[in-house]
Amino acid sequence: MSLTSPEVSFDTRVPAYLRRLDHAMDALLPPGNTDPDRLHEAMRYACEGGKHLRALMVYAAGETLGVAPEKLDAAACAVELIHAYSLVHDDLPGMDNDDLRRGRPTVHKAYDVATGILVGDALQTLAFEALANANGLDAEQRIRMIKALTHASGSLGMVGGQAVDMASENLTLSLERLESLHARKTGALILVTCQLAGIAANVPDRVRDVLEHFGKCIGLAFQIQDDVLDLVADTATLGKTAGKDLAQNKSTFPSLLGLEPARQRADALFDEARDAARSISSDAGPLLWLADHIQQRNH
Ligand code: GRG
Repeated sequence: MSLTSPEVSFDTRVPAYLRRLDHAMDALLPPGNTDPDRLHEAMRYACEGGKHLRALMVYAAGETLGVAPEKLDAAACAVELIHAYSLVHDDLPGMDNDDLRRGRPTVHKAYDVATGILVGDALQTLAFEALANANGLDAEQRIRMIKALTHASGSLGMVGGQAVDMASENLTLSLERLESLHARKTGALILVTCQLAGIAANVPDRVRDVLEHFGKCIGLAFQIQDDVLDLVADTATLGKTAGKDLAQNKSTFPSLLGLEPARQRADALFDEARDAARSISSDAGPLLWLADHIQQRNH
């Protein structure tokens, strides 16, 4: 059946992807009553809520490439585990010191700071264990996935981007520097979702390159949109443009480009991502829906 036919629509697939993710995460995370109970309960707490966009990208890219969904479960869980760990650590007092995440107390508020540190550590290691044990993939594919995810999440990827971000407070960055910071801080984990699907499908180099272009466009568009949504939310609540980024004197895409040009840049990147998806396959339904879904998000 064609992936662009109505029977294979976004509305049927996304709930199915999310159910798969839910089952796979439940099987991976130790039960909350396993010793040490408090840590395991807090790990589960940290993974609840959220839009699961990174896992959806793994499933959507994999389905476009014809990969059976059971071969994608480990990769979908691994990116969500790394993402959840990054949020728990980002919220800690030594970093952003946030009280709320996903509409409820952050892990260190609901538990304590030491538990927050350990939860992040344990979620991170669990991500790599999931890939090492991934179903339906050969040893070379599992090792390639582990390498891709370590690179994306380490000091040359997400952690490095976070370090540059922290060092950039009170500095006005050039647009090029801001893009490079976000290509690491948020973009690398979004890009790796496409790389993991490509590894599961054993794609040739040309397809890998186009998939990577799709992932880079979505990653940057997502971050620009995040800055725009933050600014709009802050303006609505405070009645003026005095949100957290401004309070911390951080460069953002709207602060460098202006609000409307930042929106336009994000829209152009979503269009570029859709063009890349169409050049991967004439039947790229899941990637196209996903680009639309992310573009239309309001939180
Ligand atoms: C602390 C090692 C370490 C890294 C932190 C990604 C990151 C690096 C910090 C997150 C800070 C932040 C809010 C960045 C903005 C973009 C972003 C990642 C937003 C949250 O992602 P969503 O919207 O979150 O996908 P949900 O809750 O839906 O999962």
